[in-house]
Amino acid sequence: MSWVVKRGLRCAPHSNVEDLHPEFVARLQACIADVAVEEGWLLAIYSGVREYDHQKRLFLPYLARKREVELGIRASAHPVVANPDYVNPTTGRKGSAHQAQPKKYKRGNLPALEGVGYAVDIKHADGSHFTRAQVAKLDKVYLPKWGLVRSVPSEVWHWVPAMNAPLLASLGLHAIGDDVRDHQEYLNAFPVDGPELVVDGHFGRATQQRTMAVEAVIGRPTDGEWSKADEAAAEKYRNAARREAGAERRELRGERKSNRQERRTSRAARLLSKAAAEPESDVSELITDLDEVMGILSDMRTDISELA
Ligand SMILES: [Ca+2]
Repeated sequence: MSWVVKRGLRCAPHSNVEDLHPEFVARLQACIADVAVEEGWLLAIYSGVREYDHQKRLFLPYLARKREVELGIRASAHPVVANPDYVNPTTGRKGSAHQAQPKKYKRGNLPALEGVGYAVDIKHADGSHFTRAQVAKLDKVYLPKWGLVRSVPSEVWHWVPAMNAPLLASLGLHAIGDDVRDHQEYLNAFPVDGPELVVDGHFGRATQQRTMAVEAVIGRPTDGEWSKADEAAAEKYRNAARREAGAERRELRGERKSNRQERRTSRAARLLSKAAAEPESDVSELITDLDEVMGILSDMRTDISELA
């Protein structure tokens, strides 16, 4: 079998990996690379997203096999093939995970996307399937590590994304979904030049432009794709900005306080010199003035002892 590389995945020329969910692709890329480095296995995908007709062509022989089992002329109907027309009433999933799914379908924490598939058939690039020992290793180490799972126990080749694993894919052009919406809100809250984005969950050119503007501000390569590293750098930048604003606010408060103290000290000085200059004037007024001076002095004493 000669393989080609599409979306960073080694695959059969006819297999459709273009319509796999981008997060699934990111997990496959990471897992396949890890397995190559750690185990020296070269893996290849020999089936990706299937057209309805393709799934139907696989399904009909499966029905025939089942019938043969019923008639006692066959031991097993294996391998199992999903009915392309069946719609799961709970999840909305249509037919096989190999089929492009409707927008309603959402797998775990993967952003819902219309028209993408969630399964690949995978084996060694030399054409052999995984051995029992290799499957055990994949199940124990590599699949859980990269958010993948074999959803059909008897099928060593059938991999799908795990339900709620950490997301690996960057947010980039043409991505859609709630993550894009969150990203757009995040970008809008960032003080950069340019118009505010419409928060519509579609990663278009405008979102790409503003992503690049923010990347420039936070000192990241301006590739217009929002990665985990970009997110970390942005948070660091925002925390530093917040700290700076906090320091400025504290400085301002300190300034206001010392201005007020200055005003009160000069008032106390004025009242004292008035009392000294006109000791024979209205006694009750003098006493009120001196009480105020005492008050100011007592406040100053409190402030100074707080500093000590
Ligand atoms: Ca980036």
